[in-house]
Amino acid sequence: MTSTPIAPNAHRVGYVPFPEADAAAHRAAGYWRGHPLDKLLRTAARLHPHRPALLDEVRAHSYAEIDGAADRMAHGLLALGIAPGDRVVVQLPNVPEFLTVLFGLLRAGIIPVLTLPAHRRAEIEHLAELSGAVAYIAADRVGDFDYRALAAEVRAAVPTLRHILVLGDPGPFTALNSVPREGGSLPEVDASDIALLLVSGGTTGLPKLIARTHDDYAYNATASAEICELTADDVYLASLPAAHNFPLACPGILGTVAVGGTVALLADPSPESAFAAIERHGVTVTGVVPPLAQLWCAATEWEQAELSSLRLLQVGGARLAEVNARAVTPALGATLQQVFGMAEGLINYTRLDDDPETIAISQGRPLSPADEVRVVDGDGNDVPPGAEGELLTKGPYTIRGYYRAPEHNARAFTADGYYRSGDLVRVLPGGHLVVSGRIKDVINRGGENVSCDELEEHLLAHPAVRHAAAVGLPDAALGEKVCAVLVVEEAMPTLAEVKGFLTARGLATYKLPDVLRRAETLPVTAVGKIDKRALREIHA
Ligand code: OOB
Repeated sequence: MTSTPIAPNAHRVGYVPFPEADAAAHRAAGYWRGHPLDKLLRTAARLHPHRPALLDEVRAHSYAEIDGAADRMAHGLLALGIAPGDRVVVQLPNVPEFLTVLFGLLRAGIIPVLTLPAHRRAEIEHLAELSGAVAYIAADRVGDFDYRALAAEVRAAVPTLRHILVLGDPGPFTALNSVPREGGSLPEVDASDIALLLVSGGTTGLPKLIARTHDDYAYNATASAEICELTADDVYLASLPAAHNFPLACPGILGTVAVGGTVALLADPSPESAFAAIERHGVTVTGVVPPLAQLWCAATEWEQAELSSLRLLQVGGARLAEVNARAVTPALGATLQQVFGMAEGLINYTRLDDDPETIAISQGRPLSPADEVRVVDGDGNDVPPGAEGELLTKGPYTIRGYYRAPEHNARAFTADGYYRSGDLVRVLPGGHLVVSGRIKDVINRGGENVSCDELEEHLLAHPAVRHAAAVGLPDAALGEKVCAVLVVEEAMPTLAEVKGFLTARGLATYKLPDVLRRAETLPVTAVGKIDKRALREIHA
């Protein structure tokens, strides 16, 4: 193998930084503290080394223990030859190693690409390639899926990948637990630099990478912790995949670490296992997507569990129907907090002391006094107060551009730096937002965003398919289900056939169609684009 010259700033190629004047303002206002993200853990470990940082199914891990494990991971990764600024794809379930790997990478100045366990070849390959990743860290298997097989495929396709580190039985690869080691000094990390890369829900085509800095992400987590009134006595249960922005930093795992609280990790968010975890660990706060909230509420009818420790149930990721919002506190006893956030930045929360009506009908108001929110019509003009329009936003923790996506950025951001969220909202007099829909073409399937463009591309690759359109149809359990409308040459493939075809192409399970419909033609708009609204009406 030929060695490539070390390019210390290669990771910043294709990164869109905050303009210097805005960065200075965020520092002056105290939002950006100039501390590397891993300092959250370091500080907690100094202040209360013996407090439990992490609870898993087996035992408690103290702050000192996690802090030490993160140090050893950092030294081990550097010793392998992974350098500060390098990107590493991380695909781990909710296990303690998620935390030691994350903090180990942050400490070494290595940039994690935080993918979800449900991602498959199409996504992992794309993200590894786009980020130029040098390593991939995954579990051996989860359920009946073997990530080592995925690793082999990804390594064959992405030449930059030099290391495959596996948690558990490594097969032909390197065991993650053989990596940690003692070491001397760790690199200086610049807090204004990229800390980690989140994966977008995907609005068009394949998922995008979202570069979050140490400064902005630390602010996201600590300011969120403050709004949720988290203290060292709280036990936060990560029931959603830890690599997602919501359980990671809103306030989630990082916000809990920031206050020296305890994180409980859950691999399976079913009511049986979640309720048992809440009872066993005395969980005080957790976050779920709306379908799970609904399921948990219903399950209180048949599950005998002591849930009185739970003081706050956060629900976000997709619109929570008002009727379901009203059911939360009576069923679970906890205060409801609606959370409307995005990996790109802006997070809205209902406040703990908002009146119950506002909590039931709104998706919260911005986290930061410095968040700027505009609501605009199709021509980009501000709508009158209270009217519906697209949410545009910028602020101290909202990106100014996707990572390595200049063409898409020209459309997704305004010239003066606002992110076009694609979400349709209206603003209530008190500043709370009500989300009414999306202009961007994604299906929100139980909180997972399915990109229509991406799914359509894969559908079109099927030999029988001439035209394909993906639309979301209303679904009582999921919010939206994935409907693929196909115009076919001859025989219509069955749903099972189409799912098999897409799975073989490496598409994640949650993106597979739930229903298939045949059409003679697809309706189009005046300029010839497929008219999704009409399609939805036809097939609903
Ligand atoms: C969260 O982040 P992403 O990046 O997976 O998805 C963002 C999109 C938003 O643009 C919006 O379309 C939708 O998901 N969404 C909601 C919502 N929360 C997110 N739509 C309606 N009501 C809500 N409460 O999903 C996310 C990130 C941080 C915290 C919470 C959720």
